[in-house]
Amino acid sequence: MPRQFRFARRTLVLAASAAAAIAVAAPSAHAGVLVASATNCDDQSFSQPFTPWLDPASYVLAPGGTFEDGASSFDVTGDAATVAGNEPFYVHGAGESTSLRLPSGSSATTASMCVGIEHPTLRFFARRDSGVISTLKVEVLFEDALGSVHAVTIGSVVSGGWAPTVQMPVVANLLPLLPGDRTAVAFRFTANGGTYRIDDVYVDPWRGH
Ligand SMILES: [Ca+2]
Repeated sequence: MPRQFRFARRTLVLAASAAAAIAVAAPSAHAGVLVASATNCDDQSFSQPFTPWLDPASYVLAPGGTFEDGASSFDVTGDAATVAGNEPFYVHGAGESTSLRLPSGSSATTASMCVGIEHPTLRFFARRDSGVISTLKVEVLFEDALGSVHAVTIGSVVSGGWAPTVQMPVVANLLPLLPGDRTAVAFRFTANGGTYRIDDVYVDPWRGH
């Protein structure tokens, strides 16, 4: 490619990046990081992955919630990383092959998701790899009207082999920070005292949708 065209193309890319940065840096008044980055409520794809467990609710997959493309959608700490081996029920797709391993002390936080304020629910698959006396703590992160982020524990996992967790209702007082009685939440998984694996992370944004 001629040098001047290469230069022009690079300039365009830089200009586009600058525009994107400005858009990200200019959220609405008082919106904190969760609201500013939430997935679009009107662009959600529903499925019923827990029907085999007599749960007909419609769920939305958390961003990157199958871990088939790594854990880049998650904010991970410690030695949390994807490993070979899917949850064995393949509710999202046959042939999937990856889950997230959480050694003791590590954590993984989903990207921000749009949900309704009336008791959204989290449900996923988990397995304990080690640590007889251990837990996988599950928290919801949400924002108040000033944009401050709060965390509330909504459940814990102690089971052994791969299994769907119970439905974990979000019991925090959620404010309608997005149009239409909607708000933004994220979920954080933290292993304590043992190693856990998680896969196929789903959220029912409107209980009983
Ligand atoms: Ca998977």
